[in-house]
Amino acid sequence: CHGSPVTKQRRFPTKFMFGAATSAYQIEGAWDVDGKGESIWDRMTHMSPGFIEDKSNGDIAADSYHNYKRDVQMLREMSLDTYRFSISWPRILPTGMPNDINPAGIAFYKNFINELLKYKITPMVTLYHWDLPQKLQELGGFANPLISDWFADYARIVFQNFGDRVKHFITFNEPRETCIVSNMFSSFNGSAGPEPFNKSTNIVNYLCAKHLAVANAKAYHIYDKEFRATQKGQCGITVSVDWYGAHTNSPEDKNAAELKRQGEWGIFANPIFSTDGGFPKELSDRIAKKSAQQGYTKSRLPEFTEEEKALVKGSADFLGVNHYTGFLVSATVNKLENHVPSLADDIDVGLIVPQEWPKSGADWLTLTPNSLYNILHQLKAKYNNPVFYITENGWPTTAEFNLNDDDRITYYRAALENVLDALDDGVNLKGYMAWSLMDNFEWLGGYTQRFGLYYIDFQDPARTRIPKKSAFVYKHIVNNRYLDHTYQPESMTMTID
Ligand code: GBH
Repeated sequence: CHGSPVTKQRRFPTKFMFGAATSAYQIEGAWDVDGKGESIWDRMTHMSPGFIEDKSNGDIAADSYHNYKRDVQMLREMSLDTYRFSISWPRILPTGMPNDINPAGIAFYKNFINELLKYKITPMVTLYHWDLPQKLQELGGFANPLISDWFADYARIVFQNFGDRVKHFITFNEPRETCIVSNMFSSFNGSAGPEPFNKSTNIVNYLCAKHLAVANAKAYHIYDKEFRATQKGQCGITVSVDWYGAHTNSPEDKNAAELKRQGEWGIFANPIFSTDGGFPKELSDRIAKKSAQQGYTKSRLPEFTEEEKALVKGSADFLGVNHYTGFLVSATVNKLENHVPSLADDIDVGLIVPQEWPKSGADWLTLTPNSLYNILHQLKAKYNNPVFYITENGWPTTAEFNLNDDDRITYYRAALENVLDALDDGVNLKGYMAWSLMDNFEWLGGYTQRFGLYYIDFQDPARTRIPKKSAFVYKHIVNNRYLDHTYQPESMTMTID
């Protein structure tokens, strides 16, 4: 077949799900249309545009609120069978609370889901991808333990309205980014965040970690008790998992890498997926010790009560994994200079990115050899091989117009080789979602970083979507179920097969 050098042709299983992912704030636009409430991202970008690299916002974004049929057409063009997108909480509940349901918001998502189902595309729905209703932020957001009840009420409304047609729910996208990187991302609880969200100290990050775990558990048990029997779907959570390898073979570096893993994703995955439940032991001991040294009367990491621990343990049907890149971890090199109490200070390790790892259009992301395989291997061992989905994986380029995105193609091929390796290894991986279906609002990066398989000119009022070369390559892989590293599209014209 085209003189492919592939000798042993490994295939993706017929039932393996291939899709693409997006999130509401990054694509929808229509930020105040048809009764939608304000989110923390609406407030932050309007109030503090200086925090965004190009001072832009998601007011219009890819305007998917009005272009959703075109989005579905793109999925069909690439022969994808799954679409992971998120629901905007304030579009459904403008104040965040269940007393005030916005019928236009419900109608929008119903029409959109129906459009997917019409073409047999499986919707995978994230309930929270960082656009918290501003009204809930004003009540303390994720620092307030009541967030778990607010979220549970919202989740019930989502299940009630869409669960007849949606069989894959994801409660939270990336608790780490919501809680720990929150000063910049999705809950604005941190001390370094934009006004007016910068009131609290780093203690709040750990409160968030606990409250979010309980919120996930409450939503999960609602699904389990009230909906599973009739709707017969699954409810999971997505955690961001970058790869952390030891810089050298020294026991100190190996331990530093393990500690980094615990602080990065163990803190969120362990309470749900481990046999014992609760936060990772080594990490919580360390935080307790540091807190005592700092003069606190208890650990800054709030432990779960036994009851909470039991509620949280097992509260996900699958582990969604967002994976982009990796780092080497050192016990001695590149350590923090600033010792303000924080997770970073509690862990206190250094990160190294070798020169030879290819650089992307974003500072934090390199092509790290075998990183996707390595994390799946680690997660399988640690959590007894739960059902996995790769819910995000992708490569950023700069805003410059360039449809020949060969670096993105190289990245996707390397990642999908890793998927095949993981499947060979018996990893219980059921699907792969590329980030992203199209260029979109990249949070603090604004429109300067592009992850799309389709290009968008954000000056163009029509927000025309144009396939990049990577879209054709992905389609070829999905249609043929194997990786042909030499494939080149014959033309840049898309058709629906
Ligand atoms: C995902 O987060 C998100 O789920 C998705 O919405 C996003 O578009 C996608 O990644 C691509 O970024 O600016 O140097 O401080 C991935 C985890 C955590 C990666 C924060 C970028 C910021 C690094 N992200 N990190 S920096």
